[in-house]
Parts: sequence; C-alpha cells; structure tokens
Amino acid sequence: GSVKSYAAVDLGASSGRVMVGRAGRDSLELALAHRFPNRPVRTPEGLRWDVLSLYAGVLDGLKAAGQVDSVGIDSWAVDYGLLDADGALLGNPVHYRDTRTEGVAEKVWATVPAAELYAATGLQFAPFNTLYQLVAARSSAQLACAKRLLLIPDLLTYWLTGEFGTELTNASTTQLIDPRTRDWSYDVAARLGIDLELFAPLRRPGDPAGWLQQRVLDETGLRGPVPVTTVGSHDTASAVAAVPATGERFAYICTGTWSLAGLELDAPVLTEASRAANFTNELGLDGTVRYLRNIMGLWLLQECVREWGDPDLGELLRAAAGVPALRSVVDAGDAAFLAPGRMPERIAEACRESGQPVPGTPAEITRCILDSLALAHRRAVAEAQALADHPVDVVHIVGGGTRNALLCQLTADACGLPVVAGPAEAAALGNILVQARTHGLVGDRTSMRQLLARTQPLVRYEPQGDPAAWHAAEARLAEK
Ligand code: ADP
Ligand code: LRH
Repeated sequence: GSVKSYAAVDLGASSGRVMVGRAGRDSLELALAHRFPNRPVRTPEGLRWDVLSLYAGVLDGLKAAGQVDSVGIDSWAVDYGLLDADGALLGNPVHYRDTRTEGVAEKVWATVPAAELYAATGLQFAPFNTLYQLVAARSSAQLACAKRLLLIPDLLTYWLTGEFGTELTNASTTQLIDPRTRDWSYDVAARLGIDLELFAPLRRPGDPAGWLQQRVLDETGLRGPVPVTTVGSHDTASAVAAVPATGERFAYICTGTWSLAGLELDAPVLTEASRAANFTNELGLDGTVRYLRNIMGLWLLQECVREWGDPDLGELLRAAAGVPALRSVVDAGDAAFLAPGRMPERIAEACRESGQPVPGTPAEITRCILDSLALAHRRAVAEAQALADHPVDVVHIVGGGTRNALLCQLTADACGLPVVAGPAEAAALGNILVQARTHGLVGDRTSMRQLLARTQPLVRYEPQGDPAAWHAAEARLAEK
C-alpha cells in the first residue's frame, strides 16, 4: 500500500525537534531529523522565549527532514506572540514562568469569581493561563499596538505559510474557551476587557493551514507545494492522541517538563469538587476532553541538573535508585516550584519545613523528586477516576519521562496499577497520525491507538512493594 512521509514539528519547553513519520495503513516509523535546545532568556524585562532561534531550528529541521507530504506543528501551551498591523512580531513572547502574572488572579477573580470562571471555561487555576497573562499585560504599550495574537504553534505556522488561525486544542488552554460549546467564552472575555478580535478564526485538527511559502521552500530546499496540516497543536493534545491504549479504562501521564496526569473523557467535569481538586478540562481530538492535572514534572529535576552543572543523567538515576524510598517527599503539584532557580535548595527547604529528613546529595534530592512525582501521579490518577466516575485498569506513560525507568516503576508502585511506558515521542506521533488521518491513511482515534500499540516499542511495569508506604507518604504530605 501507499506510504507517506510527514514532518512533525514538536516544541517542548526544554527542547524542540522535527521528526519524520512514515505512515502506511499498517505501518508507522519515526525518525529524528533534528533536535535543538529551547533555552529561555532572562532579559531586563523578564523571562522570554527565544522564538527566532526556535524558528531557525524548525527550518534546519525541515531541511534535514527532506521531501515530505505535509507538515504539522505542535508546542507547549498558553504562550503567544503579538503582531502589529504589518504582521510583524512585537517583541519576544513572554515565558509562562515569567513573574508578570503574580497577584493577577486575585484581580481577575474580583471581576469574575473563580467559581464562575471554572464553570464557564473548565480550566484549572494556573497563574500562566493566557487569560491572566493578557490581564497582566493590559496596560502595556505592546498590547496597545497589537493587531493579532498568535499562540506559539500558530505563530510558526504563520511564518511558514503566511496564514492566520487559532488552533482549538491549544486555544482551550487560554481559559477563553467554553469546553461545552468548543467556542469562545464571549462573556468572560467581555467582562475582563479582553479583545477576542485579536485572535484569528478557530481551526481544528485536520483543517488545512496553508502551504509552505516560497521563501521557506528556498530556505529548506523542499519542492513545493508542501501543505501544512492543522494538528492538535497543543503538545499535550497530540501526546494524548498517541497514547497506545487498547481499551477505554486507562489513565495517562504525559511526562516531560510537566507531568500531565488524567483521563480522556467525552464531556467536561465542571463540578465544584473538580475545581477544588484543580483538574482542568482541555480539549482534545474529535470532541474529547483532556481531564487532567498539571504536576511540576521533570522540571524539578531539570532545574537541579542545571544547577549541578549537567552531570550524567543515567548515573544520577542509578544512584537515586540506591537511596531508600520515600524518606522525604514534597508536593510536586505546588506552584511554589514554578519559577526557575535554586531548585535543590528549594526542595531541601520544603523537606525541612515539613519536618522530614533533608536530602543533601544529588542522589538523595533526585530520589526525593522521583518519589514526589510518583506520589503526585498516584493522587492525580486516583482523584481523576473519582471525580469523573471513570475507573481505570492501566496507566499509560508517554513522553520523555518514559526514558526514566525508575520514575515509571515508582509510578506503577504508587498507583498500584500496571504502567505501560511509551512512546517517548508521543507528541510527534500524535502530530503525524493526525496528518496521516487527514490524508486518509489511518482511521479514527481507536485505530490510531491500535496502530501505535502494534508498531511502537512499549515497556510494561507491574506494581511492586507495599502500597501502604505510599498511602502513609500521602498522609504525611497532607498533614503539613
Ligand atoms: P519537553 O517536551 O517538555 O521539553 P520531553 O518530553 O522531551 O520534555 O522530556 C524531557 C525529559 O525527559 C528530561 O527532562 C529528562 O528528565 C527526561 N529524559 C530524557 N532523556 C532521558 C534519558 N536518557 N534518561 C532519563 N530521562 C531522560
Ligand atoms: C506541556 C504544556 C502543558 C501546559 C504547559 C504550559 O508542554 O503544554 O500542557 O500546561 O506546557
């Protein structure tokens, strides 16, 4: 049968990559064309994304990918670039970890109470949701002269094709979308003075997003015409689309810079209990809802490793495996860990303040982080099942964290459920499969998942050890 090649541009908070997927009716092969670091820059104004360096990485990647049948783009959520009336970018996009949103939520809630905001948008509270960023920027000169707002994948799509759009799965992370109508939350925007005219029209995974412009073809050496296809442009939407589940009763954890742990549902859960538990209802493919919780994820480890001068990760994890389990744990859901810097010290302080042994060596701190992540995974998986009344028998872990066998095993132990780990490049695979589906090569979501289960290397971890130890650690954390 016919086999086609698709380029997936997948930009994570720690690195970007261009992957090439060769997909046929019963085959799926993935190869890396180019990987490049994503290093935020602290300017005098604050923390910024180096979006030009990312775009250069995309062009290099497309060149390395060679001739493809289509291109799709996904990235991390919530952040955006502003364009002036000529379509030129106004400044570097602000990083979601920038401090400008501190204290903004309280101001927003004075106009739209938090409970109303949740009922209308279904989004968990995170200080960096686009809504809060826009309110923080309200009186900035940049926003005053902006004519267009493009979310990061939409900005790159615009540079590649010259066409504007706002992709829906990523738009659902702005907190300006109503998850029931899957359209803008006009009332919330109006009450907060947010101009929805800044956003380009919504487009959905599978919609055409234009063609690579001549300048891009020249730069990359590709032969036109090459279409750009809209995918689930939120990396987590693409990653969830590539969870290789074979049934309905599964939870997923997308592990990378963040851990996004939850369920795929048919409808949002907008109850007060769900809001109190800080679960989010983001939009996925085909009318699905990604009901999940953000957990600080491997960010905690990335930041420590950066502070320690980049030791070998494999050796560090082997040493951590030798440290006794669950000696001290921190709340890996705590937004106190959001900002960069001094991470080993901050973790040690959190242990000291909660009266636990203070980890000192890199191995001890790493163990504390992995135990804490597994514990947060356990809580999210258990609470999501209860809140959504959707029991599961298996936990799928996808993303870069699947390369961390200790984290996968600890997660199985903590959840008391088997863990199936892989694929590591789930976001890129979800991106590619949506392109392949749009071109008629694969069927619905279920057949996409079956294809992944058949073709991708997966590792299964059975739960081990005494679940009571995790229960006790959870209780210890709840006390503090
Ligand atoms: P993002 O898309 O958010 O940038 P990734 O999905 O690429 O993140 O995952 C990056 C994380 O994966 C790293 O922070 C690291 O902890 C983990 N990781 C990557 N490679 C390895 C490896 N060889 N062994 C253990 N962990 C790894
Ligand atoms: C993961 C991610 C996550 C968002 C965060 C800002 O890369 O897209 O889903 O919450 O970045």
